[in-house]
Amino acid sequence: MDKVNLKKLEALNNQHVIKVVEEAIKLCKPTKVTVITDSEEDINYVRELALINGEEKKLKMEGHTIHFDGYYDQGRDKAHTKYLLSKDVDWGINVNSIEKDKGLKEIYSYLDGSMTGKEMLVRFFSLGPTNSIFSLKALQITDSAYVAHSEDLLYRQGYEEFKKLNGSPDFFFFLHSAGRLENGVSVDIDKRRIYIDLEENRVYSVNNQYAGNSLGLKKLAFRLAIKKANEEGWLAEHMFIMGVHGPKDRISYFTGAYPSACGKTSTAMISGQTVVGDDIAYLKKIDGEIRAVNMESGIFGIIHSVNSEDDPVIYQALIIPGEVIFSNVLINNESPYWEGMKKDIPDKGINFSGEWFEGKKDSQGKEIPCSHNNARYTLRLNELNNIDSRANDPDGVPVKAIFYGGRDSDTTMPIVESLTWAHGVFLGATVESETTAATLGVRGVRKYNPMANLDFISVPFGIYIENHLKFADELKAAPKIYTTNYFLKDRAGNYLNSKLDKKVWLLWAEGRVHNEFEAVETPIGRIPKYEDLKELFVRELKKDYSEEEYIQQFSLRTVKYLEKMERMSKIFENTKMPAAFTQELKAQIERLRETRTKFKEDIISPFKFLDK
Ligand code: SPV
Ligand code: MN
Repeated sequence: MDKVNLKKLEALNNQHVIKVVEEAIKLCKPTKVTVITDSEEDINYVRELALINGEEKKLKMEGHTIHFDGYYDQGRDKAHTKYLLSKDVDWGINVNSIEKDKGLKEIYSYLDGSMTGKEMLVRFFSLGPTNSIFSLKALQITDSAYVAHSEDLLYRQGYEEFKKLNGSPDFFFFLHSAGRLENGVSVDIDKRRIYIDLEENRVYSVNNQYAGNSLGLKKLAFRLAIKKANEEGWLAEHMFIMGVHGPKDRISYFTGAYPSACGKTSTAMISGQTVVGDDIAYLKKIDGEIRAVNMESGIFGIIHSVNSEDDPVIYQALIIPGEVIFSNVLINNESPYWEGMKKDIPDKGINFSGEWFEGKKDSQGKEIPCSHNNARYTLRLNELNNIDSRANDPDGVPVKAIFYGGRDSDTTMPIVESLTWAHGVFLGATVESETTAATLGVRGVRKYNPMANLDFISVPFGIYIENHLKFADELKAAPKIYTTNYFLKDRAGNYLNSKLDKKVWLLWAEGRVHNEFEAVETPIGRIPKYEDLKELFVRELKKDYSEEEYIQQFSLRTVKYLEKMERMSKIFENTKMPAAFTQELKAQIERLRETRTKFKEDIISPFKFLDK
């Protein structure tokens, strides 16, 4: 490291930082080391480097670039993301782990010399707003300027924040190498590894570029944060945060957890509302209320189906000058194209498969689409015209309601309010969802995904749930909890709702928070009354909502629910769960059975619960 860079490092007055950087240099053997501060000059250096080393290319529109991940590096690699554990653990959920010494030896061998001929970048970030009790500090070392550039768009600068550590080792550390590159993409995919050391608060990642695998600050820091949150009694969740705009300029803040590619960003972007964050929230109890911050400051969003009608705010930000990284879309004439953009797509260009032409097939004879289903855009939230004015508030925003949702074609209703906080925790913990393109592997398989967080939970599941149950203690008023399902289908396989309907569910919940609507009590929770929805559909979507639609969407599918409860009972059979949770499960099953017996029907119309 030259003198200038060493000086930047030394100015932090933190021996622990120096130590990890020195160790990383010794291991990865970079040809050059550059320390990046919060200065515009340093940040621009990273931006330029991504272009110079070919990881990004300029597009026609000012500020836009394209990055490609390898053909087999298009989603999170769950199989090779593992916890380094020094002893066996029983977390009650499937944990992908490897014995620590063995794992370290393996990943060190892949990282050894991985940066020879390359430049190591050392960057500092703040997870959460700066000058805030929520914030955590993160140190990222990477040889990928794309990774460092993406993090610049997605997270807040932290070099100055690190100075406030006063020499403490209380920071997360991420070491990443994209490994050997050909045409700008990682090629040694068989040696792709992401190993998480919960004891040391550090993560090693090698031979990959897809952001979910490579960016330490995204899902890797999230795993470390979940453990920290559980130890300290707060929550780190896979949640959006948004300002829901009710009548008379009223803003109620909601958070919501959805599995990847199941409507989390699109909920946060519903027209007329404002966005605080779209992926990861930290929640703390402050003065008797729950407050939340976005630990990020940008969006790494799915671009599939983003178009001027369905996602006008994002679409607008993608077609005007501004700092945007497109990944894994089609490039033709230096312009980006993607599936579902509702524009004519050229019949050839460059995409994640290299030279692409319409009808191109993969090795299995399957047609390659113009853009990958998990193709993304990366931009700062402040590029969006719906950013909430409190998005960077160091005290967070007060949370009035929490949403949980999954991709469920046949069981759960579009929106349900929990009976109590504990019932809400139960509803969140029993979310099931069909798999999507955001992770590698087969799509469309129903999987249990509690709190949309199964991939990231880094503590025993029972403890994770206990932390949720206790979170409502000592609150002046607990937020209401809702489950939503945007993906319900009829027998023929047609969706029962349009994409825009979620706005009605959201505003109904906002009204409920302020006691403006009555609800119908059913065995699985409270649901909207037909008249209220009818009015909201006209007011918000200028749509006539028929009784028939209401009945189709809000009928209680008792057999399906009971089947779901059976699956849940099996899942929790051998898991040590808090008694309150087990009680909720038991009570839920009983209520469903009683109802079925009483009504002698498998599918019960919501109107029948009115005259109970
Ligand atoms: C998700 O898949 O949930 C994402 C993108 O937000 S990433 O985790 O980075 O792959
Ligand atoms: Mn996510």
